[in-house]
Amino acid sequence: MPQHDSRSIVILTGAGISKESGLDTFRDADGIWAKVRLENVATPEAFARDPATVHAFYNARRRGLASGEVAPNAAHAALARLEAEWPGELLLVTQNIDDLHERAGSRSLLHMHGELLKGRCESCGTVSSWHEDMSLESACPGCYLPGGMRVHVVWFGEMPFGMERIYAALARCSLFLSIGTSGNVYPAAGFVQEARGNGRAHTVELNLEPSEGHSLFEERIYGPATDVVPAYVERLLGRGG
Ligand code: BJW
Repeated sequence: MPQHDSRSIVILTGAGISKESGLDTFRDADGIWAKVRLENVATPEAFARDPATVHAFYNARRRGLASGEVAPNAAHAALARLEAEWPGELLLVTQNIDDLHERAGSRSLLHMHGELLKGRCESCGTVSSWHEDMSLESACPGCYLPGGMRVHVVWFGEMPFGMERIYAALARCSLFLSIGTSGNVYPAAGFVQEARGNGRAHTVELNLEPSEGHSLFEERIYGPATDVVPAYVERLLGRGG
């Protein structure tokens, strides 16, 4: 347990936090990349080559997210509670495109890899809320033109969202938590080094198993997110900030 005053917290979450809510991770044996090739669905080149396949991939995931079976779990709820009760600054950066953190009540939240429930028009740049299937025929609610809509997510080779805000928060944080991410994808995988680089951040990994960069974390706690995250939040809040 950190003994220092950790009032400014940055939390990074990945697909593992939503696994027990019924959403697949990417790189586990039963994960998304075991079923589809990322080169065919998660790059701008794939979308240019075969937009129908890319739309179908995200339409299926959007429908899954809307199904009654998917709901925030105890880990999402614990992070929302932490934000509500923590006396200092807290920024929750998620790589996830689901809306489970919002549904659990998190508000200080940044979706660095975008949001499944938003669409973006490549013609006029309008970003809009999007809950239906998307296709080449979909019209933009801003410019009304069809043919330019894409899901508002970050594919390989594209710049993640909010990087300036994230690096600024990492530079001043005193506690960095990484939850449910394999540490395979940059720039998120480099956040632990950024936080360490500020000279005072305590770094903690909470995951099912050691991630790629596990040795970079000072504290490591392994187990299902619904067990380890509520327990860690309880300890943080119990300490009285
Ligand atoms: C549980 C659990 C339970 C399971 N409880 N835990 C060499 C060096 C540096 C960079 C690069 C490089 N070569 C290429 C790059 C760039 C590239 C990259 O990183 N490639 C790597 C493959 C090497 N990155 C990019 O292109 C990014 N853009 C970029 O770099 O721009 C330039 C730039 C540079 C510097 C600063 C700023 C910008 C964009 C990356 C976009 C990633 N997009 C995706 C798809 C998004 C949309 C979608 O969802 O479809 O994002 S890929 C996919 O991976 C998705 C995820 O957000 C991301 C991370 O995955 P995550 O969340 O870690 O999931 P998993 O499955 O990998 O891990 C789950 C973990 O949970 C596991 O550890 C389990 O054990 C655990 N777990 N059950 C707790 N119950």
